[in-house]
Parts: sequence; C-alpha cells; structure tokens
Amino acid sequence: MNVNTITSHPYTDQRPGTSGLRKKVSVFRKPHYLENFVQAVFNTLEEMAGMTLVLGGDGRYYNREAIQIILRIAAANGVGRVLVGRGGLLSTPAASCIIRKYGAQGGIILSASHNPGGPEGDFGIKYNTANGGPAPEKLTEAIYAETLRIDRYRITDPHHVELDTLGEQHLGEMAIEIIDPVADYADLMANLFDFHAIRQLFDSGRFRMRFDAMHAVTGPYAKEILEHRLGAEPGTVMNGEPLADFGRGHPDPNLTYARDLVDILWGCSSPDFGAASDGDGDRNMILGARFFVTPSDSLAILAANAHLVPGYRQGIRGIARSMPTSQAADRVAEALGVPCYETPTGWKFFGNLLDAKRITLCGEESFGTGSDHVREKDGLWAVLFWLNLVAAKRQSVEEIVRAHWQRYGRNVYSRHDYEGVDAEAANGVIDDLRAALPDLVGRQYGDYRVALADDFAYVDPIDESVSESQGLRIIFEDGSRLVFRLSGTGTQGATLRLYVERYEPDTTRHGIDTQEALADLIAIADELTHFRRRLGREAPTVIT
Ligand code: G16
Repeated sequence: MNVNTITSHPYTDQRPGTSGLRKKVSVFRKPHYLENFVQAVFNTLEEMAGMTLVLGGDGRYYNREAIQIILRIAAANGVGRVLVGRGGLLSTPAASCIIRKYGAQGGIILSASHNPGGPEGDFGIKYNTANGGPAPEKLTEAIYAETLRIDRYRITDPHHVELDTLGEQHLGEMAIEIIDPVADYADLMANLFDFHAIRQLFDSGRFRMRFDAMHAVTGPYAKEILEHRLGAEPGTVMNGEPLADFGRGHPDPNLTYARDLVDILWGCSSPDFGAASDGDGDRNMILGARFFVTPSDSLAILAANAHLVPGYRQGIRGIARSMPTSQAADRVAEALGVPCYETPTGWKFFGNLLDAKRITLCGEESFGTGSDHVREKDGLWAVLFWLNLVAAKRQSVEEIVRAHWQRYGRNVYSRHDYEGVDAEAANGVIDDLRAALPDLVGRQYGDYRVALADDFAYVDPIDESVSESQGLRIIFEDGSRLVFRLSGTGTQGATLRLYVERYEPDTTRHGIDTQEALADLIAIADELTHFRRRLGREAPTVIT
C-alpha cells in the first residue's frame, strides 16, 4: 500500500454547525475539501493507531464516492479496522448503536439529514465519539481550528473497496468489514419494545399503519422491523427504497414535506397510525388518523407512559429537552419527581447527561426523540415506542394525546421557519432584538407581561463547559414564550426560526386550532422585531 502526502491549503468555511459540516455537494467536491476535513478529524484525535471506526451514511448523492476517499485516508492514517454498512448505508441511530455495541473508538457519519440531496443538493459529514454520540463542541471546535491550519493530508493510492458484499477486505494493514446495516439495530429494538404485543396489534386486522421512509435510509430498517419482524402488511412502508436524490423529495418528516403521508392520514379511509423519518433516520413524525402529534408533546407522552414499555419499565431517571422545545415534558418530570434539563439545540448536548445517567429520555421540537439506548435521536425507536403504547393502552393516537392534555394541560406550541432568507437581514433581526432584551422585562404586550428576556446560555452540569448565544427567549409571566433563533443546519442564506408556546389548562379549549391559539403571541413577535418586513417575507416557509 502506497501512502501519499498531498499538499493542500486550508478552507475557512469548515466550522461544524448544529450537527456536523453541511454544505452543497459542489462545495464538498472542491479540490481537497473533503480530504482536508477528514484529515483534520484524524489530526485532532489523540489515539489513532489501530483504532476501530464505524463508517456509513444516508445513501445520498456522493455517499459512495466519499466513503471510498475516507477509507483511503483512514488507511493512510493507521486506522486498524473500519466497519462499513453494506452499500455505504447506515442510519444515524444505527451508526450510534454499532459504535457502542462493537466498542469502536468513533464513527464518521455522512449525511445532511433532512436537507435535499442530489448533485445540486446537500452533503454532510460528522464525527461521533466512542459513546456513539456526536462530538461535543470542544472537539468540533478543535477540528475546525485544525481545518484552518491544515496544509497536507495522507491518502493511499486509488483503491476500490467493494461496498455491496458482506465480509472482510483489506486496504494495506487496515481491515474493512462490510456489515449488515440493519441487523444490530433491529435486535436492539426487539430488546426494548414488546414486539409480541405490537405483532398482535397488526395481526388483529383492526390496525393499519403507513410509514413514509421518504426514499431515505430508513426504508430497509422499517421493512425489516415493521413488515418482517412485526408482521405489518406489505406496503406499510412507502417510499422504502433509498435513492441518491430521495426521489427529488425533501426528506424532512413534517406536515409540509411529508405531504403524501399527510394526505393518506387525512383521507377518507385513513390508517390508524402514520409515521415518517428523515434522510438519515434520526427524526420522526407521529400521526394518528387526522391527527398530528407535536414532537414536544410526543416527548412528554413517551416520558409519562414509559413504564408501559419493557425497556423502560424500571422508570426513567430524568428528561432533557432543548430550550426551544415546549415545556410539556417539564410537567411530566415534575409529576414523576425526576429532573428536567434544558439544553441548547443540538443532540450533542444530551450526551453528557445520558453518559452520567442523569436522564433516560430526551427530545427536541425538531422532530427528534431518543433515549439512553444510543447517543443519537432515533426515528424508528420513537415510532416503535408509540406502537408499543397504542398496543398497551388499547387507545388511538388521538385518545392518548387528549388524555395526556386532560391530565397535564396543553402546551400549545408551534414553530415558524423562514428558510433561505437574506443572512444579513436575519442577523440584523437577531442582533437588534438581542440589544433590546434588557429593556423588555416588565413591559406589557396585550395580555402578556414580560418576565424574562435573555440570550440563552448553558452550563453543562457534568463538565461545566459553557455554550453562549443559543437563542433569544422572551418569557411572559404566565409561562408563554417566544424564542428567536437562527438555524445551524441550513446551507443557503439563513433560516430564522420563531418558536411560540402558550399553556392552556382549560380542557374545554384543548381542541382549539394551534395557529389561532397562538395568533396574539405571533403578532407580538412581529411587533417586537418587524421581522417579516425586514426579511421580506409575508409568511413562513414551513409551519410545524
Ligand atoms: C440537527 C440536530 C438537532 C437540531 C436540528 C435543528 O438535526 O441534531 O439537534 O435540533 O438539527 O437544528 P437547527 O435549528 O440549528 O437547524 P438533524 O436531524 O438535522 O441532524
């Protein structure tokens, strides 16, 4: 095996965002761009020699090419063994599961998550550590610093690794094992959930579901688990074949982009249960017949009912939610007598809490829910949790949610996204609001008086690391909230997110339309910032 040292020059735009480095495919294809980043990762790791690495991605355009390049760089840098998902596929939660199960020192996951793929679309890369979770900020910042000074990388001569055949191959000294991407993950799910009860639900003939894999990575996982192991009827999984361009779709499981599924669930002979996952399989959307479960409610409901699921029967230690996620989970934590942590947006912030056994469940408003079984959010896991609840409670999705609201009250919640807006205008909105925050406290807007207004900062309770500027919060005296944040995952212009929440204890008003219930708060958000005029947008791109 010949190792070449290639002279390179730094790129200045390789700072990982909320979840790794995400850019257009055309950017990743610039000379040495991917190579520099991968070498920067390896340079940053302390123990490299002989390490075991997990490698795979969501199957999007450039996935296979990138895997070939990364394998050559890994071999040239002394990596001992790489476990690669067959066909280059690994869902993000499956990668996390495999890192943990086989004691790998880390993993490289190739995905731009829910962002569209194809030659004009997005690509992404992130490094996960030995606990199976995304690298913490300290490490991503160190990788970024390395990308700014890198001037060479090591790579073997061209070599083609056969990605579609299970078994072991070698690239010089490095072993490459092509593994079944689904089996270990499916086994883990079978250990956590009552597959027997879920199978009976499907066997009864009175329960039908549709799962939209959106032509992304979860297709093979959902087919194996739902149709083969649990006996759901063939065709339950729709858009189940992973495609490099996701069938030209936008693999983001929400009411806007999972339109086919939404139409089916709102149709006349609707199935009882609908679910979808995203590009890399870590997000989930849960639907009942003509009913949408907000991700924030989903977290609270899973926590409140965890004792009904075998893997969590012994109870949960605590819950964590990202700051913009609604406070529904806080009410459950209080009732259970367990702590509820509020973290910045980004799954990486849950890792320390999970490792320290402070929490069992965690979730985010951005369609992410998960637990201590892996260190990533997990789309199919959430779907199976819900199926287990439906089977155990013998209630529909809507009945479960309404019963929850009846007991805890309803945290009416919505997120408005203004995607692809002018970055300067969006930064202006945030900067001006940040400057105005100190003067807002005590001010009255309609029925609401401001109790707290700040730029959210987080001190990690385990390692005491500080993360600042994580979103602007305006909290009113009745607990209602407005949160403004710029997305850290977009690749074009900026995406401004407005999160709106109001608590409704009155059960007679729980049926109210969400947008109607939040209209006055949304108007206050505009009054405070004039953001619509400044962004030149009348309405959000996506409402969830
Ligand atoms: C990523 C992160 C999540 C985050 C989401 C949205 O999800 O892992 O923690 O909530 O992005 O982040 P932002 O609001 O900054 O766009 P994914 O599914 O894209 O990896």
